[in-house]
Amino acid sequence: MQIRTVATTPFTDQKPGTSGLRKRVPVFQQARYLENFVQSIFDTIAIPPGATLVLGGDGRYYNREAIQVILKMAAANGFARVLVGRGGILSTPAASCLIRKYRTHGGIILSASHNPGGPDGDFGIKYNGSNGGPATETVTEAIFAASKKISQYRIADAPENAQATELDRIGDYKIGTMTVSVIDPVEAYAELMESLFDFGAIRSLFKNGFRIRFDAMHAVTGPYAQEILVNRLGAPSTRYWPSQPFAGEGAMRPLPHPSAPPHRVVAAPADSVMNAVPLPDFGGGHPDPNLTYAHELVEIMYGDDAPDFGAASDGDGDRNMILGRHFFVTPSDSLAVLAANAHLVPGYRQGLAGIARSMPTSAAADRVAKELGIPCYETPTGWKFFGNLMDAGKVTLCGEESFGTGSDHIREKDGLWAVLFWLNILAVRKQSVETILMEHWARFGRNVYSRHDYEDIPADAANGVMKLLHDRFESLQGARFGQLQVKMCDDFSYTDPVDGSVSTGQGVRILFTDGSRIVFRLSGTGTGGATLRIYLESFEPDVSKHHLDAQQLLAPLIGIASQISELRQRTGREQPTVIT
Ligand code: VG1
Ligand code: CO
Repeated sequence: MQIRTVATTPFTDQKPGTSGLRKRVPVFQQARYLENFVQSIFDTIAIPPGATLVLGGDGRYYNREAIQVILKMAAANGFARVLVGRGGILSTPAASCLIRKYRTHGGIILSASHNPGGPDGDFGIKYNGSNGGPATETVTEAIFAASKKISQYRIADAPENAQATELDRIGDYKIGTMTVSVIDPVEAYAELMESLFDFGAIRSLFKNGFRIRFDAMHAVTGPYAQEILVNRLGAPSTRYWPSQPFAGEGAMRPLPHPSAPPHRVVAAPADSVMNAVPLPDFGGGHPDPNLTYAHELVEIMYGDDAPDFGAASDGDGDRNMILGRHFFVTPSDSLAVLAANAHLVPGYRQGLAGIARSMPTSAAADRVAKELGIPCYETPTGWKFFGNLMDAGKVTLCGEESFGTGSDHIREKDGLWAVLFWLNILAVRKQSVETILMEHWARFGRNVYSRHDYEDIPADAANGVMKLLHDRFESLQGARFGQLQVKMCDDFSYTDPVDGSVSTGQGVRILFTDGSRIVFRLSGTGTGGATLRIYLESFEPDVSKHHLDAQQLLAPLIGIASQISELRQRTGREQPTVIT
């Protein structure tokens, strides 16, 4: 194997955001751009002799090209082995699962997650450490520092065409002395799910006519959902998928199978899994499972003859949206419901060590933690802040309001895991999603919650709003707005209880005396302009109001948020882009 050392000069913009480095595809296609960042990762993580790397992505545009480059760079930088998902595919939770199962020296995941894909869409790359979780801020800062002074990268010469073929076949091949092991992207993950949940109970649920609709949004979870929900759990499907769905683009299409059991062919008026074929541009959609971008599913779940349960996941499979018939479960409530019902699920029957939620996530889970007598931690936004707490055994369940839920079974949020957790609860409780929520609120009270996103606004306007809010901290103190009075405001900062690291500037909080709050934050995952997120929360103990719409209940807070941020004047926007 010929190893080349290629001279390069730094790019100045390779600072990872909330979850890895995300840029438009053409930015990543610039000569040396990907190579510089990958070399900066390898220069930071000190690769020990004999080390293995996990590698895979969500299949979006540029995934295959990037995989080839990274394999050759891994060989040149001293990795002994790379475990790569067939076709270069791994969901984010599956990658985390593999890093832990095979105790590798971390992994590289190629994804811009919920951001759109395609030639003009977004691409992304992130490094996960040997615990399977996103690199901590300390590591991402070191990678950024390395990217600013990089002068060369190392890459092996290997014939591209031969390798591209190898990538679609399960088995080992070599690049120089490094072994590339092409593995099934679904198997280890599916096994882990079977070890946590009562598959027998869920199977009976489907056998008794329970109907589900899972929207994979033409992203990575299609084959995972098909294998787990349809093949292993017997959810109705009119289509049969080959057991090797990733054997190249053509073979990714579902095939009719002559020996498929009759119920899979005729009984279902529609498939349990929709938009199941992963596409490099997600079929032109925005693979973000929320009420706006997953509208196809939302229409089905609010339509006549809606299924009993609906769910969707995002580009890389770590997010989840949960719906009942004519009913939406906020992610914050979902975390609380999972916590309150964890004792019904085999993998969590022994109890929870604690719960963690990101700061903007509602306090619904805190109420459950209190009743269970376990601690509840409040972290900044981004899954990387949960890793230390899970590694230290302080928490079992974690969640974010942004459709992220997970546990210490891996170190990433996990979309299908959340779906299976819900199915397990539904199989045991035999009630509707709506009834489960109504009973939950009757017991704990309802944390009424919503997030308003203003996407793609000029960066200057967004920064202006944040500065204005900071400047108003003093005058807002004690201020009255109708019934509400401000108790305090600050910019959230967090001291990690495990390693003592401090993260500042994590979001402006305006807390009211009655427990309501408004949070303002700028997104750290976007690639164009700025996205301002406004998080709104109030507490409603009165059962007679629990069925009311969140927007209606939060109207006073929405008004205050608009008034104090001067949002309309500064951005010209009348309405949020997305309301969840
Ligand atoms: C968003 C969410 C955050 C999540 C992150 C990555 O970040 O708010 O909760 O962890 O996306 O999710 P931001 O900085 O845009 O608010 V994923 O599924 O895109 O990796
Ligand atoms: Co994601």
